[in-house]
Amino acid sequence: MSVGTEESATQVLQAALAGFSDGLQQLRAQLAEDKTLTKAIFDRSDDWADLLTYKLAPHFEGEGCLIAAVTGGTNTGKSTAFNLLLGSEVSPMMATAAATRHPLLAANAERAAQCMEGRLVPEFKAQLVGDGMGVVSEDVPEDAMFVAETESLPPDLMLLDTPDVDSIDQRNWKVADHIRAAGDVLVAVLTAEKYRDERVVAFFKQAAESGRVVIPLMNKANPADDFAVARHQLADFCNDVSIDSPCFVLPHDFSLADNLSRSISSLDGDTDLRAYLESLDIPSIKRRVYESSLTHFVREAESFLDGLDDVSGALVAVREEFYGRAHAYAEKYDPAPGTEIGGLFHQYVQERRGPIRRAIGASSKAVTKGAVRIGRTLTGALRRRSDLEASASDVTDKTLREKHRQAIAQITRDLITSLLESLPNVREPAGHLIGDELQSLDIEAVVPEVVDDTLKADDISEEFRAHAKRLLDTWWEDNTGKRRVLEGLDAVLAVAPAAIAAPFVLTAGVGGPEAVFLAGPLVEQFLARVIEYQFGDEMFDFISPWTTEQRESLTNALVAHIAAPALGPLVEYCDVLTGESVEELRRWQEQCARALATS
Ligand SMILES: Nc1nc2c(ncn2[C@@H]2O[C@H](COP(=O)(O)OP(=O)(O)OP(=O)(O)O)[C@@H](O)[C@H]2O)c(=O)[nH]1
Ligand SMILES: [Mg+2]
Repeated sequence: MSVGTEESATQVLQAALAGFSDGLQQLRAQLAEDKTLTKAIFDRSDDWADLLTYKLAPHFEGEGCLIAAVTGGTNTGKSTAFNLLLGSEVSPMMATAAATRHPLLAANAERAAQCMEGRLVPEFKAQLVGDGMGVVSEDVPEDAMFVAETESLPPDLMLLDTPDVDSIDQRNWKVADHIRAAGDVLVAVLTAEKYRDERVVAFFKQAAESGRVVIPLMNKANPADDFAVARHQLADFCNDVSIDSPCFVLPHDFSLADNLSRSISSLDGDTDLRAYLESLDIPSIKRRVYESSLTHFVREAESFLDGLDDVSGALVAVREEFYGRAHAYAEKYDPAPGTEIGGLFHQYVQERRGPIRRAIGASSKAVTKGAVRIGRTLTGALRRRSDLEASASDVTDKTLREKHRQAIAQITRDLITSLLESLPNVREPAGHLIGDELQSLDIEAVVPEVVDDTLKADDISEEFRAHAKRLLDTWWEDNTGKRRVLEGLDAVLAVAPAAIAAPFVLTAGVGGPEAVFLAGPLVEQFLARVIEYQFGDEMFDFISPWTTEQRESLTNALVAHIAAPALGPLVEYCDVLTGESVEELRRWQEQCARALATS
């Protein structure tokens, strides 16, 4: 791989990490108001989210510089070992347990300055060490870290003295986690009492698993038989933590604190700890820690997104159930068409008359009146066809509308009852989000709103007009004979006199007895019946989209006035969880995974 592509691969990864980090923060903010939901989604995310914020994103800042943290149980001699590594008392050493309360970082001037800017150990808020007593003070904020500038360290090594990792105080566990994350190398300061302590072992085991170098140092060791006991204990520790590292010993020595210039030698006596730290292959350790962090992050981020999908799926399921129910209840609505619908037939026939006959028709008020009556009669036929009304012909548009109002009102009430009955069955994290508004719903106010909203769409829509035209056009083309009857009859209606009606009707193929009606007041009804007869079964196709439209309009009203309010803020959170910001998180995560796979 060339330097150029390597650089750009790093940049892609950095952008993906930064993108994920920002997206995560944004999502947190969007869900912040709801504690239950936040917990359901972000529970157990602290660990890897911290990794992202503190280790992966700022990784490139600290490249080329190793952080060796001196860690271990309470009062094991961490501060003493730390000072020995520096050759002077930088950190207070105390006989009291849990004396060191805050991390203390020693670095050369340049690195110390970077730390003060929060760039190298961003887990903690850096401040200068001063007289050193802040390190052991209880009155300093938990996330404080002290920085001591020392020229005794090279630019590629920083040392970190730390509070114990086995504190009984749960607040300190987070600090311990941060220290483990911040360190590339962990010097495990052990004693005969602590080396098998469950919490201590677990701490270092996890550190080793995450690519960090763990170096055991047995303190207060008995030098008898060439540290035979310590050797044994160190072997146990290495086995427990699954590491294979050189081990170091510090003999029990009461004058230790007064003689900080002495070295910490390895068990085999070949090297001392400070020299060993300086000899480590920094780039390879950095890379291992980084890749391990990245692997952990990519895996955890994926399972985070899976968990988020589960929550989002549960919320969406509730939403769909409620919307679906509004739809199912709206399906029970069986509206009957008004006069206008029936009128469409006649209007269509009229529009297809020749220019002369059209002129006659347009000038005749009687024709217009006739069209309305034909429409009404045809409407009756439509109702019969769609089985909506037993005796439809005597139903007026006004009574029809009232019937519709009642039907919609009943459906609305039934839906409210059914949703109220379901509320107790909705489980968390959806449960607490819904129901408040439904329970306090003013039913008497809402029912007329649903009715009005639905009936507003009672007029014939452009879509339905277009559908009617398409259907009639097809029919018109396919049924030349039948359509002539209609054309002819319609022209007869326009001109009306019985005398000229008969030949038209007869040539158009309608039998003589029917022509008799044409002279009388039943002429429109007769024409309507003929249209109905000619148009035949297609009448049902004609009406069904209109029925669908009416039901859709009721569904929309039920969703807007009942289902959506019943769902309360759930709908909003569904939008967040299925929205662009989550999609983006997924894309960043995939990009990180790809970068990891190719690294
Ligand atoms: N005799 C003897 N005393 C030691 C040795 N190492 C540390 N001590 C003493 O043990 C006490 C605790 O040492 P620290 O270095 O402060 O221990 P620590 O692990 O930093 O303790 P905390 O910060 O409180 O967790 C001090 O009084 C040290 O002088 C040793 O090898 N021999
Ligand atoms: Mg200490």
